[in-house]
Amino acid sequence: MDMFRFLTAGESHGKALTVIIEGLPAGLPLTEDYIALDLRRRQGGYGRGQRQQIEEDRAEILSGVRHGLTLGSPLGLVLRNRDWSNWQDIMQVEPGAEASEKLTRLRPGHADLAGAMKYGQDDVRPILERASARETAARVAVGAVARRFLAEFGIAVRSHTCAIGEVAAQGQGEPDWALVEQSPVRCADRQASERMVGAIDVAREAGDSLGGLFEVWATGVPIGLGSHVHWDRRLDGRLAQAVMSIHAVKGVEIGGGFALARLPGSQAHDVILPADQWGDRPWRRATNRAGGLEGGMTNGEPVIVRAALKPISTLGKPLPSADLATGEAIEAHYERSDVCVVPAAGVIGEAMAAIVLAEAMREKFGGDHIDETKRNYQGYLSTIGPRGRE
Ligand code: EPS
Repeated sequence: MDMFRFLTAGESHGKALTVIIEGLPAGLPLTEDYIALDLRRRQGGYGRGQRQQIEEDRAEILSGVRHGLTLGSPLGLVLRNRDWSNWQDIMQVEPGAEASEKLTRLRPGHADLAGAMKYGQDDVRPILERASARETAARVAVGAVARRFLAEFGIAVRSHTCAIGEVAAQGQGEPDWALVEQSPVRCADRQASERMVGAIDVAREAGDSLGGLFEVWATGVPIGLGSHVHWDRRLDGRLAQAVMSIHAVKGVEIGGGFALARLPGSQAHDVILPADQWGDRPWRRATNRAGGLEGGMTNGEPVIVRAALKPISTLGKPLPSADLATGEAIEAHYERSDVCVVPAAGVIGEAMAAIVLAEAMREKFGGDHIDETKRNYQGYLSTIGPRGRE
């Protein structure tokens, strides 16, 4: 059984998002304010639409925490949708409001069409409500809890925007995280950041949307999380699945990713340095092209995952489409929408990476109280130096 797992529920314009998280040890400090920091980061970013002016996301902790410390019991969270008050008829739980107009103008690129076929619907509302990226608010709340757990072991998970549309950030290696958090598009390259804002303005004027690239960095990760022994225990595969599951993500790379395919082996791997060059951690590498993952396991270097987002599919100037009811040519549905969600997606990417890393830490180090987990972790660290020659 998975040691750390969660489920979310909630429609985009329903009453609330709810989350149950299981598998945290007891004794972990956790507050609503801590979770709120990440929820606020997800709501920001230049290019968001009017919905974010309505919402002020906050996760209320319903269970699993007492006096600021986890109990080891399931954690229950609720994030209420402020916009619910404007949707009470359309999203009414009780029968009796069915007369509301059916939504049949299919949006290319969204879940509308396949979802309506699969779930036997003549209205796309029941599909788009749950397909909406509103659900990522719940994931980010879970990610914040995972981040709080990882912080106990010195593991930090951060992200930055590498590109929006045609505008790419310059610079390699670990970005200046303070600059990232100051940028309206979460990009450390100031000039690129300004050009990204300009590109979003142009897209908004044109009734269009923009995608891009974000990168997640997890630092302080110990060597040996995940496993080489079976396909579904490989941590690179688990991270890729988790990040690919974020709305609008169409590509995921780890470390050098696709660029490694063009290099000879002599330039694609990370030389293992001798002990006199290690500094504070054993088994350091000269480079990190593997993105901290070899053989499905962490190798002690930062874990780096990059994702490509397609431009979001709800367009101010809608694409040609067909009507769900008649099959006739129409324009796709539009009410309001974001223009670019790459900065928010980076925060969601952090959450998904933190969740996978927390799972992997729980698998390796167990423990019913955080102190027990820490003892197991310290015990393991004391074994990972050179093995000796005896
Ligand atoms: C979304 C459509 C928009 C976004 C929403 C995701 O919602 P609405 O239809 O209410 O304007 O704002 O994202 C969020 C609500 C959020 O919190 O991120 C979609 O279709 O995926």
